[in-house]
Amino acid sequence: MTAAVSATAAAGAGEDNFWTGVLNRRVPATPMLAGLTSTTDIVYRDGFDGNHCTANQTRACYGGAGGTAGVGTCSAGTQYCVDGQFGACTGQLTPGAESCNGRDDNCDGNIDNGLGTITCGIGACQQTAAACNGGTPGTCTPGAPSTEVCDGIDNDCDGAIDEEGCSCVHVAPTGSDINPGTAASPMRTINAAIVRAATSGPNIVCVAADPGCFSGANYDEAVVMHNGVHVYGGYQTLFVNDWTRSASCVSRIRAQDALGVSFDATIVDPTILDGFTISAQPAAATNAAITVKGSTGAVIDNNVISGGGGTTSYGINVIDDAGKTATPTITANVITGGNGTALAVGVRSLNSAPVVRANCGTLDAAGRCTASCTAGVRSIQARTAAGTGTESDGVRLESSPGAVIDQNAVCATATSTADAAAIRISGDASGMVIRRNKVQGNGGQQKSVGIWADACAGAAPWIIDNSQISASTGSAGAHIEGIRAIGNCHPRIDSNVRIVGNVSAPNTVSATGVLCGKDAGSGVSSRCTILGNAEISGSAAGALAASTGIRCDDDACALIQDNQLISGKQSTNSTGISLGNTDTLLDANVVEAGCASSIGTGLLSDDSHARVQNNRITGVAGVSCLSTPSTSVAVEVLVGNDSNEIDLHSNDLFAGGNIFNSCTGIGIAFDLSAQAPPGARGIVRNNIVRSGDCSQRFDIAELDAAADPRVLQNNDLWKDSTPNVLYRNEAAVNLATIADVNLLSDIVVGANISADPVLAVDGHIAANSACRNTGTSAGGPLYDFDGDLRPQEAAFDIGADEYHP
Ligand SMILES: [Ca+2]
Ligand SMILES: [Ca+2]
Ligand SMILES: [Ca+2]
Ligand SMILES: [Ca+2]
Repeated sequence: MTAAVSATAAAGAGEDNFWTGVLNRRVPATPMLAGLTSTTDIVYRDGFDGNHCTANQTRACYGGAGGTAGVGTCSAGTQYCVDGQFGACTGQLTPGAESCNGRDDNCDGNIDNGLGTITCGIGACQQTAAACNGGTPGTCTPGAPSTEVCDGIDNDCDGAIDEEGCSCVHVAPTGSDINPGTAASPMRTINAAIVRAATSGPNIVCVAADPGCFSGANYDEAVVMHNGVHVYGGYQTLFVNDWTRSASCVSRIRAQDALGVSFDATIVDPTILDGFTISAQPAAATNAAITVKGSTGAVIDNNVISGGGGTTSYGINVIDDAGKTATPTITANVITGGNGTALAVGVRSLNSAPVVRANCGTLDAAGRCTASCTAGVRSIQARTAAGTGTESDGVRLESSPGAVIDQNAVCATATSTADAAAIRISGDASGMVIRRNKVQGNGGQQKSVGIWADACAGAAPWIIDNSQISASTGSAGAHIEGIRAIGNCHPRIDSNVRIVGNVSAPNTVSATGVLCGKDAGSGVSSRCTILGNAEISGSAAGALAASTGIRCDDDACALIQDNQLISGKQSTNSTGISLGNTDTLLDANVVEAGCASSIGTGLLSDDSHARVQNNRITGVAGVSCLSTPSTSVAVEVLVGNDSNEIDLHSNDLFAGGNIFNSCTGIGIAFDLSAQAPPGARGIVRNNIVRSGDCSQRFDIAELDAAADPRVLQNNDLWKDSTPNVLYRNEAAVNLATIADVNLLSDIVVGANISADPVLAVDGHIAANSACRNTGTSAGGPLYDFDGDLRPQEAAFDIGADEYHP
């Protein structure tokens, strides 16, 4: 026995009750297991020698760095004794990336630290605020604009400095490059004006449209920007010395080479390109309307930017110059990626760190983009012509640590023959932030994804406070996800308003809100964290075969916590959360299957060793759902042929179902995974279980004689209506009384009750609830659904809520 376990025992605790001391997730309290300062004290893993144990013996396990157990959210897990051997570690939480949740996720002793700032507004209106305030995303209010004056400042906050009535080198289609560049005697080409501005000043080039601003003026040039020379388009020249700017006046740059407008590495001071319509050279094999190569000063604002055709087309291509990182600012543009046959991308970044902000038509009061990608409205889109190429990405970030994508409408848009993503991430993504966007992945005939992250060097890109992350497709056979993270990439999916797999289309095969999966090549899984999101849904519409709110493949998903609604929502088989062989800590979420026309499952565990605590989980969601399921299950546990055990503790597990429909409702169902297990598997304690509204009702059912829970203690198997079976044993015998349940001889049973929990509409138990003080302390969580300490009184309560006297 280790020092750690001894410490627990010395505290007078019974079996595996260190959960009460170690699951220190809401306050930086003194850890109960003060002895856990080194991993060598307590690390046990599968296959560790000396794993022999006796029945009901448990021990702590922890795989995080030494000194982190018991700090912040980090806590040891439990190894249960299964068939004489300690099993997999269940319920441990090791250091993760810091998220905005009022907790210390990286277990360095500081809550919500290192989360940086947010910026809003441009020019003189720009403001900066903390990115996280008291566990919720920070807000930022821009300053008020004033009249533009010639002072080197963007006073009216339109992105251009001294663009009205200040001195500049003038360019017009009626001009000549031998002219002085005055208003009355303008030059003809942008490049010649840039050279003159750089040589003799002033440092601004003003570029006219056609005189009356009817059809616009064309500038067929390979424009090369110069350090510190701002270039502004959109001036009208109907009257001599007019030179006022208007949004309806079009100065059009038509690229003459593959780069388009070029910012190179010599551009290190702010250098603004503002107010143009810019198109790539259509025929170049690889083309861009604008190329930023190694520049740290490029500012691309208020333009209409279009990629070309060829093989690979970019609206804006941001790349390094021999390792020199480009850091452009890209704001308030309408960007489309063109129609490259292999790839079309709105904004592409390679080995660079662009700040892409406010390319959006409408922001809400919190500063989130709420506008969709509409033609001519500020946004970032990939492909513009349907069926013209293989892949489309709105924003494509390749090895671009530190990239910021903030307040944008980002879409994939027109149909690709293979894949489409609004935002696609690969390579190093450390420090990357995807914030306050409306993200719509659409149009892939194989995969359509809102945010798609492949291996990203083990980074945890922060996906926070987005108004919507969704996918859709009109292509039959497509598989779509709101967020897809595969392999060595571990995003923090934090405080987003809405994440939905299939937002609109009817032809999709399957849809998933968030998929965290394993990369088959490396064998590495995404240890994503999914925290505090308002809604995560599989499919909001359509007649799909399957929809799932969150899917965690083997070894994926470290933590799913405090999400306000996770739902499969609508399909033939709808599932709230689906877990493979993994150890996810699932805490304080509201989970439901949603609507299902065949099988609705709140939580599906296929050979997981997850710790599931303080959740409210429902099958098909009640009478408001018009679907007619055949089966509605809150939790389905598929037991595998190994030592894995799910640990269901202190949850409200309601079968749901439809009172108008002939169906089978089950609170907790035990069945077999691929092969029968060698023995009973699974711990079920302190749960309120309801058999739902179907015509056949079971609180708990063994659907196969070989699928038994190992421990069943202190649960309330609520019988609030008839017919109701409290426990179906060995897939054959229905037990109708709690006395019979507590006499089950092949599993560890005890102290189960069957009584009305007296739940309020908000899920809290009343003072006279039979669940008050009737739970077990064994394995009990430290906090309840609301964050109240457990126990509040002499003993633990049953269910997700601890009664607050
Ligand atoms: Ca911290
Ligand atoms: Ca935190
Ligand atoms: Ca201005
Ligand atoms: Ca000014």
